Amino acid sequence: MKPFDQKLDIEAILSDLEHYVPRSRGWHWRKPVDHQKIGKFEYFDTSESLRTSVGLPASHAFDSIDPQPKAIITTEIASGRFEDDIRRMRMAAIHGADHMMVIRTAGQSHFDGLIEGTPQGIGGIPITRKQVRAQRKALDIIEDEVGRPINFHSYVSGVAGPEIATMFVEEGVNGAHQDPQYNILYRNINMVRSFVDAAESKTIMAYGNLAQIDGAHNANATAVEAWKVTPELLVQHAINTAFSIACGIREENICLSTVPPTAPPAPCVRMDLPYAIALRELFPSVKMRAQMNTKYMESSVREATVTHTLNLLISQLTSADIQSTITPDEGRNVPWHIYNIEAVDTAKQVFAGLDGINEYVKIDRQNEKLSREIRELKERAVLMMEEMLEVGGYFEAVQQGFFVDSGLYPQRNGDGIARKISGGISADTVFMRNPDYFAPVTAHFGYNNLVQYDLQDPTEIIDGCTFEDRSKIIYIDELDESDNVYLRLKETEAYRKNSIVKPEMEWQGDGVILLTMFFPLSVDLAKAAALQTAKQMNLMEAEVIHVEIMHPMEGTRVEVKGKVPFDINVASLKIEPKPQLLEEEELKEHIRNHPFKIVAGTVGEDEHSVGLREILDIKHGGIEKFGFECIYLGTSVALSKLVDAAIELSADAILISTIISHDDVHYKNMKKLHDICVEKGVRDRLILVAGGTQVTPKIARDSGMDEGFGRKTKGQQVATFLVKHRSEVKE
Ligand code: Z98
Repeated sequence: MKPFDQKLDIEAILSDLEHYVPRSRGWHWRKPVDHQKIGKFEYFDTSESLRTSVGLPASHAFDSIDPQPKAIITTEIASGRFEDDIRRMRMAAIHGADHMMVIRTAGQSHFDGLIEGTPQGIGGIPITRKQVRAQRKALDIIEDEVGRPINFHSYVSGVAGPEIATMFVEEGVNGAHQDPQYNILYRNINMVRSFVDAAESKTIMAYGNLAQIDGAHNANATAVEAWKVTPELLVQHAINTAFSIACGIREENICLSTVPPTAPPAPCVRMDLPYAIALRELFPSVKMRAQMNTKYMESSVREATVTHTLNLLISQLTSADIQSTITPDEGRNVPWHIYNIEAVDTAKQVFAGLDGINEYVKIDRQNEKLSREIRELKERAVLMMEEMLEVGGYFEAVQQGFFVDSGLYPQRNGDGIARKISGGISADTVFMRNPDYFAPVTAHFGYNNLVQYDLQDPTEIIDGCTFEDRSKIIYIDELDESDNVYLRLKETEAYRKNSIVKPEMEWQGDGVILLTMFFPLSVDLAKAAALQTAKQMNLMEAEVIHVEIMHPMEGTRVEVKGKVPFDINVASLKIEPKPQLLEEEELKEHIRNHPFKIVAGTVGEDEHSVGLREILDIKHGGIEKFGFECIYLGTSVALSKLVDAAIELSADAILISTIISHDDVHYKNMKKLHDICVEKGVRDRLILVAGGTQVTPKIARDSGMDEGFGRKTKGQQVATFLVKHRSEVKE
């Protein structure tokens, strides 16, 4: 097994790919665990926990638990360089993603065949056998690390659909989008060809047990007013589902791609919920893949996160089987590592927060308005299908522009996407088979002329096709000498070996950073000022990627991305040694068993009490929290008063705070405190500690204190010192 305390070795993954054999075929669902105890809590809606994971930031306050929701969590990772995406997949998996979707490079849907090698992609990844194999192999390692199967997914669309589907089954890809309507409407591929290809592709996907995601949601993203296409979405789902079942795909592998159609400032949950319910009621036997809204995403991460959260509420209330988190890529067009992880964490966080809520909060299905809306949506969808039959069927309806029309059906605005039955890419490329057609392959190419041969499976004749005998797969390494992974890896070698480093958002050594700033200027001036700031910071290729008006006159928030022009030598980096702190629980336990009393105050003529209160008060995370008894005598306390109080109360320690340092008064006060304790014969039994902005441990110790604490000290540090020191003195 791979050691997981190392970076993924991309070269090792790429080596001997020719002989890689995928571990398994088909889709993996999570294993739900009812009423699971995780840490101090009982969860109602979780699945098996991960072997290795990175929890939410707040998890450290909850024994580092990392509850995993029941739904599969999707992330879409396709930066153009698959070798960098492998690292991001590992990051996403350890945060809880188990469905890695890889969007294809621009234009791949118009390639009439497979492409090979590892060229760099634009807006996605060239999906080739080598790329798929390398990523699937990397996911095997990642699966071992997190202890959960990871589904690898891409798209079976375009004019090479059946070829892609075949390659996916051969290479152990676990899921794919497949919907002939997508090709027709959005890729202008001939409709007859699309359905014939889909029949082949789906048959192959059924053989490979791949999960299928459909394409209805694209109408939502394309329509002028997304909430108006909801009846049509139901129709699109129905068409693809019925066709898929006819092609042999099992219902448990059919995942409807559903999106809450609208977003704030629309009253979105009230509008999205009836649609979500109608869909689930119409299609109870298939799965729901909850895509997040991408249509109304702008460049604000905050806004996208809130919309995603509201989408997740709908998913929780209506139970999604697969939860998408793709907004960083599709919605906001910022395919950066951090946004994938943020979105995965958003889903994980919201599901953890809403765990079990369905037991307490129920949708009021009897509510008159809700019932009416659900019924109306279903009726509109059924009416649309009836009208499609009246006009002569699906193809004719597409010709007449029934789909992606911005009217709420039966209203029609005449702006739908219309395609001609004889038009589009690859028109007239479908031919009837000869009566003696025979293809000796499993699952491909539909009906074979088997009867005369008395065979169950035509591959018996050739001792198995590539599905049964992997040695028949022809593996092509690279075709393009000037565009391949090896050249790219050469350029980034020093970064990968960690001898030099650059900040990175997307690709190794890309040098990209993000800056957030505010200017008391109107939008255009603020943008110009932000770019000027980037220029004076020597950033290259600076670009404003987000602006938000705080007030039209008072100011604007601006986000700028740019590239740093330098490398950092890793060997030159110094790491400050971390203070060895006792854990919270250890401190509490100790103080419970050995009570600890402290007398404290600011001394001399020092009225600055904030720092000391930070160290003492429970509200500010001070030492009270661990059970120390703190007697705070106030500000400007005479030193002798502190010592007298400590004697009278039998305290263990005196804590003084001294900020003012002119005339070295802080040294003098520390020294004086020590002297008084010596005079009164209590120095040996009192621990003396001083804190303040100008105090250092050395100054304090040289001035007779047992310890000193400067800026940014936390209560836990002081508590650790007090406990350790008292134990040492006693020993
Ligand atoms: C998602 N990435 O769904 P090309 N087939 C279907 C699709 O929905 C899509 C493709 C193919 C988003 C939404 N959907 C985008 C049914 C894309 C893509 O030909 O590679 O572009 O196919 O999560």
